[in-house]
Amino acid sequence: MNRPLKIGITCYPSLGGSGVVATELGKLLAERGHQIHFISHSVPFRLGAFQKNIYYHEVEVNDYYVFRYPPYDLALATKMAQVAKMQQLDILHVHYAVPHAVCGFLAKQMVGDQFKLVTTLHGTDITVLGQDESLKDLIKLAINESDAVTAVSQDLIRETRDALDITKPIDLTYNFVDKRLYYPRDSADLRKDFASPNEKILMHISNFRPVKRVNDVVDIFEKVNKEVPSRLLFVGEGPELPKIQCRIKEIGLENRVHFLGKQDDIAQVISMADVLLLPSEKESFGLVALEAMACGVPTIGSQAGGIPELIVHGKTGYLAPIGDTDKMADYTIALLKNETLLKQFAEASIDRAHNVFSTDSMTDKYEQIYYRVLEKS
Ligand code: GMT
Repeated sequence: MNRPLKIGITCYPSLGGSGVVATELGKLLAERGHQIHFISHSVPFRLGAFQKNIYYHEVEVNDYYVFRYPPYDLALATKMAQVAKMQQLDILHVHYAVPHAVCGFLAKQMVGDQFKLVTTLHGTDITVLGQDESLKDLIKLAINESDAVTAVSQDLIRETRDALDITKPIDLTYNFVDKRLYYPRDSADLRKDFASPNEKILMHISNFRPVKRVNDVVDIFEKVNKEVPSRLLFVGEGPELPKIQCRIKEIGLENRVHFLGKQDDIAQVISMADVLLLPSEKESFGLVALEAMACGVPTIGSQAGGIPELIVHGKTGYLAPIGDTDKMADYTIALLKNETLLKQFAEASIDRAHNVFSTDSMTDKYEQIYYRVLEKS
């Protein structure tokens, strides 16, 4: 049996899928007896109740008057080095390249080869920031200097190689879902607040950034609603939200569309839906679609990025080219009008989410990577 490890984890604690994956992974590793040290500016929002083997180290930034911008990145790198030394970390696992992988690299310069640096790429750190000339070379350096690099889909591995001309091996570590939390919840009572028994519920959950193409969600719903009595539920917040709220009013759909804002208990919320809409422009994986699958909710979306690796077209959802909202609406109508098919898709979704993207298999994979890089020293 391999020895328990001391693992530092840095992620964005308050936003997005990368922080969710990092925090859930930390909790699972702690359950397996590893000692986990989160290093960040605030407590990761998914950390929840006190758990054995989990520690949190806060990064404090000096906002001295000469600074135009407080140097969070430098304070983080220093804190990583301090924690690595004090706690004798074996591994520092950073999620999202900017600035975390760069800070991890700097920490290693301070501490030496005492710990191994593992970087997980999540998507926009490559597909958006990796294209930015002000960051590109630094991201490339951090990737090349990491002891292991993982990415959350084959598509993201390909994009990383193409965009940054990376030749080193990149491990595939799909997002995962905990079936103890993500399963179809009883939602009959909650549904009553939004839809009558003959109406279907379509849902979109995101951070409402331009890459999510939230306008496409509205286009799809407009078409579907003409054929199938239905409601649209939006969950989350972000920059595109006010524009979408105005558009919904303009087209007179305000009585059929509901804005739920940010929600914590996503499994409970998703369980109300009949289908999830994910027409993204870029999506390295699509964690929300996996969470929906695990709750028995098929996804209709675009073929962007890693979505086709997650959703099996014609079995656990339907995919169409980015922007083809007519096709996405047709698929949605066909599925919502056929109860037998909808049930088959729901069952296939649960089965795929729980078996192919299970916490056990992905935690095993990350552990194997940690022991592999440690063996090399
Ligand atoms: O979707 C977002 O904009 C948030 C972003 C993040 O960095 O937290 O999500 C990215 O990482 C998730 C976890 O690995 C993936 O499931 C999302 O597909 C990915 N988002 C994009 O590629 C746009």
